[in-house]
Amino acid sequence: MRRISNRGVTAATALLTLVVTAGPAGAAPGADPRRGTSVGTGTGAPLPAPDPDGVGDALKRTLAAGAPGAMTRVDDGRTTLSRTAGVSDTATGAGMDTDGRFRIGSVTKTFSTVVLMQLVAEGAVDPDAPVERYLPGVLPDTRITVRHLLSHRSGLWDYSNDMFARTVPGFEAVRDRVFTVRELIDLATAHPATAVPGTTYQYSNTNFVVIGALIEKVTGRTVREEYERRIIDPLDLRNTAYVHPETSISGKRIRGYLTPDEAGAPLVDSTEQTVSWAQSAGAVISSPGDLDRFMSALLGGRLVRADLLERMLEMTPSDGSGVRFYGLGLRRRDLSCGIPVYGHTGTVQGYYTYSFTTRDGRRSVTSVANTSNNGTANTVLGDTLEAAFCGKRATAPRALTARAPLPEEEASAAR
Ligand code: HEL
Repeated sequence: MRRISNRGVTAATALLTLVVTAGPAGAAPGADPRRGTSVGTGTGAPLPAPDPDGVGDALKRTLAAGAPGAMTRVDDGRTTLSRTAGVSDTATGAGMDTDGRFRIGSVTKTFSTVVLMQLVAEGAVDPDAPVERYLPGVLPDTRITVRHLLSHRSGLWDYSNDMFARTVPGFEAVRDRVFTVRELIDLATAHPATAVPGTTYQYSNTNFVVIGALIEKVTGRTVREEYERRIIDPLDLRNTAYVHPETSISGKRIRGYLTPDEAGAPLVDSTEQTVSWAQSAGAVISSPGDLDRFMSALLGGRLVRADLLERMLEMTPSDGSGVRFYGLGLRRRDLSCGIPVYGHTGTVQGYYTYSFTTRDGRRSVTSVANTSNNGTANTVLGDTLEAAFCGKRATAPRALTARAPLPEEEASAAR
C-alpha cells in the first residue's frame, strides 16, 4: 500500500470555518481570485472572484439538508480558499477538514481515463478498436469499442442498479465483498443490452470496470500501480490512494454516513467498505487539495497529450437540462454565469463529491459532503460551484423548502 501518514483528526467545534492561504496550490500560478482574471472561463469573459460567503451558505444548506459535514476547497493560482461546515465524525465531533481523505466515487473514472489515454498516446491502445481486441471473449457484443466504454455508449447494463435498489441492505450485502471483474461483468451481461453500441449515452459503472480490466491486460500491471506511476506519484498526490479491497481509509479521514431510504432512520456509518463493487469505476480515495491538483493538471495539459485531451472534451448531453454533458470520463457543466467547468461528480455510500475546473485548469474546486442517498444535500452542495466559479453574481440560493428530488429524478439528473 502507498504510505500515507497518519496525522490524526483534530477535534473542532466551529460549525463553519474559512481559511484563505496564498502559496503553491497545484494550479497554474498567477491569478488573484479576489480580483478576477480574464483567463479560464472558456467564454472570453473575465473569471469572477470566488464568493466565500456564497460557498459557505451552500455548505450550511447542505448541512440543513441532512449532511453531518460539508467542505469546499478552491485552488486558484497561488491562492487557496477553504470552507468547511459541520463534522467529519459524528462520534468525536471532529470538524470537517479540507486535508481529510474521503471516497471520491466516480471521480475515479477520470483517473482511469487518464491512464487509458496515456496508453493511447503510447500506441498501446486504439480507442476505436473493439474491446474484443484486448479482452477476447469478455463482452457479449464485439462491436463495443474502447471509446464506447469511455463515453458510456456501450449499451452495457449498469449492474449497480440491481445492487442498490434497497439502499442500506444493498450496501451491507457488498460492503465486505471482493468481486472479480468477471463477476461484475456477468452481473451486467445477465441483462440484455440497453442500446446498440455507439448509439445512446447511458451511464454505466460496468464500462469503467471493463476499462480497468483492459488497463491491466495491456500493461501487465494492476490499476493501482498504473494510477500511482502515471498520476499519483508524478503529481505528488499524498492523500490519494487506490487500496481496493482494503476497507479502511488511513490517516486523516472524513467518515461517511449513508442515508437510509426510511425517513427518520439514523444515518449508517459507511466509511469502511471494500468498494469492490466499483473498483476502477469508483474506488479511489483522495482529498480536496489532491483532486484540485489532479483536475488542474489534466485540463492544464500536463497529464494527457493535447489532441487526446480534446477528444476527452468532445461532449454530448448527459440529460435534457442543456447544461450537463459527458465526454470521455469527464463531465462538463455550464454554470448559470455561462462558464463551462470540467470534471466529475461522485456518489459512493456516505460521500458526495464535485470536482471541477476551468478549461485552462487555473481554478479548480472540490466540494464534498459526508452523506449520500440524499438528493437535496447533493443538489445544494452543487451550488458551491456557482459561488466558487461565478462569484457574487451567482443565482439566488435554492430554497430548502423545495421538494427533494425523487431518487429516479436525482439519478437521471446526475447521470
Ligand atoms: S451514480 C452517479 C455518480 N456515479 C455513479 C457512481 C458514481 N455511484 C454509484 O453507482 C453508487 C450508486 C449507489 C449509491 C447509493 C448512495 O446514495 O450512497 N444510492 C443508493 O443505494 C440508492 N438506492 C451517476 C450519480 C456520478 O456522479 O457520476 O459515483
